[in-house]
Amino acid sequence: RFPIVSAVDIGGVTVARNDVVRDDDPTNNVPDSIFSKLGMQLHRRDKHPIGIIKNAIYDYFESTYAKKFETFEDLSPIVTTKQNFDDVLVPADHVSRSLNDTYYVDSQTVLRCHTSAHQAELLREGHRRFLVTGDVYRRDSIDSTHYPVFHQMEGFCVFSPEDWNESGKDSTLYAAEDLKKCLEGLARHLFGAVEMRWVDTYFPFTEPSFELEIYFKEDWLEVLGCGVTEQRILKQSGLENNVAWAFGLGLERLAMVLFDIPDIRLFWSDDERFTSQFGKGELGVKFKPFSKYPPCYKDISFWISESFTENNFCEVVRGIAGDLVEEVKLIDSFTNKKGMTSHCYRIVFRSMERSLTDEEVNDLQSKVRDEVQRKLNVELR
Ligand code: FA5
Ligand code: MG
Repeated sequence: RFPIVSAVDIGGVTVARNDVVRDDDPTNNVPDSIFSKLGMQLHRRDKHPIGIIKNAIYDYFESTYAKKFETFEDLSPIVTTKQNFDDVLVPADHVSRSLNDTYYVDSQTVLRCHTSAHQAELLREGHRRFLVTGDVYRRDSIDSTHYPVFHQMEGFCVFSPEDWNESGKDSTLYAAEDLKKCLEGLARHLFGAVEMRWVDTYFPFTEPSFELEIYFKEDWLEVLGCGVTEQRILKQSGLENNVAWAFGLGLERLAMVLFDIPDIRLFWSDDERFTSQFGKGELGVKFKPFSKYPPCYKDISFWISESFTENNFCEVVRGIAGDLVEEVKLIDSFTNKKGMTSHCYRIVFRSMERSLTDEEVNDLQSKVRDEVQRKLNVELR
């Protein structure tokens, strides 16, 4: 049913590409724009901001801890639903499992949506302190800090009773304090003095759970999630007498702060005016934007149907405009007397490399209108 037109090699595993993503196939929602990013491994390029920040984080762990953290950076991003969800206790009805949020290759295989997908297998293999870096994939909204493919680094550290006994603290508190100290130290190592704050949150795999936010461009930017690992996860690997902490860093977000990169799309640019600004091991660089090209705003309004979701809409726009779309924002929503709901979205088109012509933008917008109507079962207004 899916004619194979090409394939990528990921860590020695060849993954075939389907040349059509069928709108009516409930078990494959990976579009070509996403498929083409598989195997790019930006985190393994020493002169790319993502590779530079990864190396700087490795340096921090090496210089701070006597006990080594093992590093993994070429685990395949194509994982089972068991790895991505079950192994880290994501409930069966959790939204992150839906086709609206996650890219499915088939009903039991996904593009990992976080590097936490590898925690359990590495523990089972006997690893106790490790860092896992890789590309992760999510259906998401569109703006300057969200992209459907990005990079995470997972950190994991298991402690034994002798570690917390002499502190006189309860094991969970001991791990939580060690975790925060580790990540605050990392932030200082990368950024020097920076405004940051901890926010309490929820993850199925940690308790307590926290997010770290950094003040960037007049707003708080979430850069990582972390917490003390649920005991059930440790038990699966025979570690019932231990405690552990874990974190997941958003490498693009950290690199945006470090290098002053204003838009997440830039990480995928091969424009020399971007790539030439970064060098191996160079942490002091501040990105100098090429002159900023003008944005072009287009609004689109439609009556939505029950199955409408913003992620689906964003994917249609991204599929047509690629990296020429900067932001998609809901600017108006109302329900009429008949119970029909209308949404108005403002799409911001802007190239980071050149000025767009009116003709080009009108053409993109008209394609968006056609495709939205055809694929999303909405009624244009
Ligand atoms: C997670 O992915 C958890 N697995 C992190 C974790 C690991 C928690 C271990 C506890 C223990 P979250 O969905 O918040 O959490 O994503 C982590 C980070 O990824 C975010 O803080 C953000 O920096 C980054 N991120 C999330 N979505 C995007 C996106 N669409 N584009 C770019 N970066 C993103
Ligand atoms: Mg989060």
